[in-house]
Amino acid sequence: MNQAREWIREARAIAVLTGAGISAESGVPTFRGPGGLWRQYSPEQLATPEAFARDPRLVWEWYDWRRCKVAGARPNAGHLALAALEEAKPRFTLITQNVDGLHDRAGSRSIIKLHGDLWTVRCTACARERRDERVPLPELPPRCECGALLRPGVVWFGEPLPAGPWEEAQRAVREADVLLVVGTSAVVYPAAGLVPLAAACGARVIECNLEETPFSAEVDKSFRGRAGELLPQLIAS
Ligand code: BJW
Ligand code: ZN
Repeated sequence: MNQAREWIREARAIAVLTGAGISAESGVPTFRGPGGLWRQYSPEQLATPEAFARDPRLVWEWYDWRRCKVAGARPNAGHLALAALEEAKPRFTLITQNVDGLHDRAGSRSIIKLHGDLWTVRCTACARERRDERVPLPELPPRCECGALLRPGVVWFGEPLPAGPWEEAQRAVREADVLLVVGTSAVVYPAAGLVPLAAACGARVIECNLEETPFSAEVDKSFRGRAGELLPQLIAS
């Protein structure tokens, strides 16, 4: 722990990659592992354009349930520790796969959202996009003024990540002295590819996760534990 703390203290540029595990202590369910199934469905069965085309109401019921969970949740000590680290480091980039907005609510500012935003809706016909924070939504599936279906403003399997944020994330990782990887199973690509990219570009990679991931054996330090407990310890100077 001391060694990792020192790497963070000495780093000039820091990048952080977060996943659903950082929000687990706020009561937001993760995608995989215990509690990862909604009804009997896995995320691979629901977070796809094909699932939405087949049964938009079912997919929206899942999102509406998650939006309700997140609306009742608060950022935890892990989110807050990252917001505090940003205050201390002039070159800091938070790259998140999460769509829940808890990093924003914790006070983080330099956030790259790779998989979109739970609170954005987009028209499937006229592509109009807007924020909608109502929970629960009054009508499922919700519709645009033009009459077509609205979809969540997130990235589903088989869809490309938003080009600008993805470019920026890669740049931040290439330039980082330290990459902190927090609460992600690191099985979903291209986001997971940021971990080997950082290592190849010379960054120290520090992982915080309750369980092992495919990268645990390769990174410079891998800590087993809760993000809300590990991050405040790692970041304390
Ligand atoms: C704790 C904890 C605590 C718990 N403290 N830790 C290369 C190889 C293989 C496959 C592919 C590849 N490249 C692309 C693919 C296909 C696919 C993919 O990766 N599939 C794999 C599953 C095999 N990828 C895609 O399709 C991507 N698009 C793409 O590649 O497009 C190419 C293209 C180009 C041009 C034109 C067209 C296409 C898109 C991926 C989108 C992923 N979307 C989702 C849903 C987002 C919206 C929503 O939220 O509904 O993103 S799926 C879901 O998984 C979500 C997450 O962001 C993502 C990652 O999950 P995450 O965050 O890691 O969560 P979990 O649950 O998996 O893990 C939680 C972890 O926390 C665990 O490890 C716990 O131990 C830990 N934990 N409590 C610390 N307290
Ligand atoms: Zn429309």
